[in-house]
Amino acid sequence: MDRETLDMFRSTMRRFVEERLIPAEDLVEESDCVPTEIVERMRELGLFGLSIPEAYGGIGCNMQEETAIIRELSRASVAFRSVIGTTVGIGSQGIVMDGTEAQKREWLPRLAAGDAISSFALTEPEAGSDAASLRTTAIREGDVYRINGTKRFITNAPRATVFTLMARTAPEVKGAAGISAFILPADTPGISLGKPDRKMGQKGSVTTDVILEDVILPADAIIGGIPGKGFKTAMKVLDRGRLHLAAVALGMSDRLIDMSLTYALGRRQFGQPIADFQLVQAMLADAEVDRLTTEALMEKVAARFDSGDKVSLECAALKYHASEAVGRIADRAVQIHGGAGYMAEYKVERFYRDVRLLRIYEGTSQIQQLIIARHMTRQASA
Ligand code: COS
Repeated sequence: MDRETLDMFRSTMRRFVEERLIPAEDLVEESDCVPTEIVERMRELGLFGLSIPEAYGGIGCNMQEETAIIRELSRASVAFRSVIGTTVGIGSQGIVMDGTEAQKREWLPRLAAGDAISSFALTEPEAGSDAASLRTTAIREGDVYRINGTKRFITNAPRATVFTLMARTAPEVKGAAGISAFILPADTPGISLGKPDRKMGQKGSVTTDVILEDVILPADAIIGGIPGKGFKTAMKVLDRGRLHLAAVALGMSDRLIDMSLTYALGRRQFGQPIADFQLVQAMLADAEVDRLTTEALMEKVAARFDSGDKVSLECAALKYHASEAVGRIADRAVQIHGGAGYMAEYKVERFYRDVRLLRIYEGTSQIQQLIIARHMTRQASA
């Protein structure tokens, strides 16, 4: 995408956010649902196809472009980004990265058009951070696999047309090597969903359990066609997802800082705007430092990702920093707003609850620390 096209796309997004999404935020919060006309407009804008290569009908953004667009989108309530999030990211990218040509041709055009929604099914009741311990089994019976297990907290499960499902094809093999990634159409018999989870925040984004009982899939539903590679596919998808999430954190940071500045300049105490008080200025300045450091690291990691460098450590560091930073920014935003910051109508308390998940999903801060330190110690002892 040339600079001019990207700038136009960004300003279209900015207008969409200002004119359509921000005014609908209260409705989304109250109804716990994104209105269908907004989903339809997102489809028309091509947002479901952001990351799908042009050859398969998508826009084919690289990570520098995708993060720029996602940052704009994430200035509005995170529920909107969540509608497209799994299709753009973790739900589709296993097929893009490791799928066979036939799998790409079957699924990517539909995903790019937003006619199919994808979702990523890795986490289980007993396998969260320790993803390689997952218990869902996929047992080979002739030309098919029989799948049994339960997946937990699966984002967009009720909207999904297709899941990228991680299951154990070699139950006798402990850990990562026994895991395969499957393309599982959501209308396959034997799939049922739990009740929508009731969450601390992120209203309008849906997660449920996905229960798999004697689900039968053809053997060629394995991504790439070779069993035992699914954990690596999942990890590669998550590296990329962590970069995408930094853009989400940055968009939320932009909004929180805007809200904090507007409030601090307008709110008067002791005869002057509170923005004139140095202790408030310190909070604003610290928020800006957190935003600038996330931005600088994100742009650097996205450029290296696009050039084909191996950046697992950097993606973990970025996700860790961006999610912790937006947590601090949200906390300061509440503090700058004082009593108003605790009240729903000012919206900062909503952002404060919404950002909390960023330090947890797609790998907790502690898992990111572990990944960073592992890479460092391995490099040092190599
Ligand atoms: N890219 C490619 N391959 C990777 C990889 C990556 N980023 N990370 C790990 N692998 C490979 C390893 O090279 C190893 O392969 P070999 O055995 O051939 O060397 C294999 O995958 C297993 O890796 P590892 O031994 O590091 O696995 P562990 O079980 O020790 O732990 C962590 C891996 C903790 C990093 C992983 O389980 C993780 O990311 N957990 C968090 C899961 C998560 O984010 N869940 C969020 C829910 S999904 S929205």
